[in-house]
Amino acid sequence: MKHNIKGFEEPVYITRPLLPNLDQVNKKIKKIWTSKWLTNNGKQHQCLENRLQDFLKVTNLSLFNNGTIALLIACRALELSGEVITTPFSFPATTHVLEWNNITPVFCDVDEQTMNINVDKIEDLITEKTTAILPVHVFGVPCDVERIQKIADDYNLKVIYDAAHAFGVEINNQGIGEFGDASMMSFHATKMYHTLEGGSLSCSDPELKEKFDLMKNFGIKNEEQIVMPGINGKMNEIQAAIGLIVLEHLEDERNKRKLLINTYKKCLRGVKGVYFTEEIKGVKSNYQYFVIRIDEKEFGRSRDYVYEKFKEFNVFTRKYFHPLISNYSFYSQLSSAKKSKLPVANNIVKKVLSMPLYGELNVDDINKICDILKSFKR
Ligand code: T4K
Repeated sequence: MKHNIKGFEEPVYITRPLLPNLDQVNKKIKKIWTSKWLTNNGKQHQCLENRLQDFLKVTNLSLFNNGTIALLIACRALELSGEVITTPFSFPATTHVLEWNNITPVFCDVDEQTMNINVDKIEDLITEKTTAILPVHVFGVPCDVERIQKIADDYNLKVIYDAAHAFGVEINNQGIGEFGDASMMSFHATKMYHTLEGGSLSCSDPELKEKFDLMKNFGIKNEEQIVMPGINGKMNEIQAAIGLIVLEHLEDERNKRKLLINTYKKCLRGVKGVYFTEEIKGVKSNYQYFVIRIDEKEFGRSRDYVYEKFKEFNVFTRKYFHPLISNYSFYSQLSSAKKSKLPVANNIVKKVLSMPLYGELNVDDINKICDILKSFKR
């Protein structure tokens, strides 16, 4: 088997966007054209905000033009300053929003299993300058929200979740966006649920939602009153319309991905040196990512070897989240960024590989990807 697997004819990417039927999209766009209302809290926007509030089981939701601006605004609206404790194992945006708010990021090591912030390590990092914790539900796996809240309550800190990966995830039937003071989700094209680009903030406090809405619209309350120095973070009508249509197809996509993940697991269970996380009891998963970890000693090949070698078969995996944020040149001088302080994060970042996962793929494709992977083993 080792040498006769043929590569894919068409490239297989880490993801492909959920693209609804173009006629359905055109119909909606035609309506927007007729209305001549393209942005600034239009009908599509209002409708999507309400739909997502219900769908995500959150009390208040604000839409944004992307997840990064949403997170930036959340930090500002909650008046964070000084130091914020966060994870180095994430997409750059998580830490950049702190820097853009003149806040010093304080990196906390991650948990070996979940790859989320290690709650046991948070308290040691709290100083008199700490104002908040900014954890990430990495690959949609929930953080230990209860313990994080307990620490925040004990030290009077805010909690903002980067839930960019966690659209539709529930913990014991509660929407994941309901935890913390605010929660950001990303609706980027690479996400299972998307609005081309887009994002949201959810929160339980209605006054905070009002603040988010003002901040994303230049602080304009009405034609006479500009009540704060806001910015432009608005989602437009085309984005919102796409979001409404994609929402209709989401359950189907989720089911397809679930089947593909189960296929991956069936094929890879027992392969020495290849590890993946199992589903967690009480958690409704969104099946957005399938991530493996490669133990070089046991597999006989490194993660980087596998990543490169896959390309010869037209398979494009991703090394999310390499490089580690704490190792970027402009953050590495921070005392919390020292490699010796983040041993787990620095170790897993060499092992993790995100595998192709999207509804257009079928079970045979996944079996083939697994066979290719197994053929690399030494
Ligand atoms: N926090 C976290 C934890 C995040 O993961 C993200 C974003 C954010 C915050 C910020 O949220 P946003 O401001 O983006 O809403 C992608 C996305 O650009 C990024 O949104 C996402 N996380 C991250 C995990 O993935 P890249 O650099 O991997 O994207 P790119 O362009 O290399 O695309 C990956 C693959 O997807 C391509 O090889 C093919 C496919 N693709 C991509 C695009 C853009 C398509 O098929 N069609 C497309 O239009 O970052």
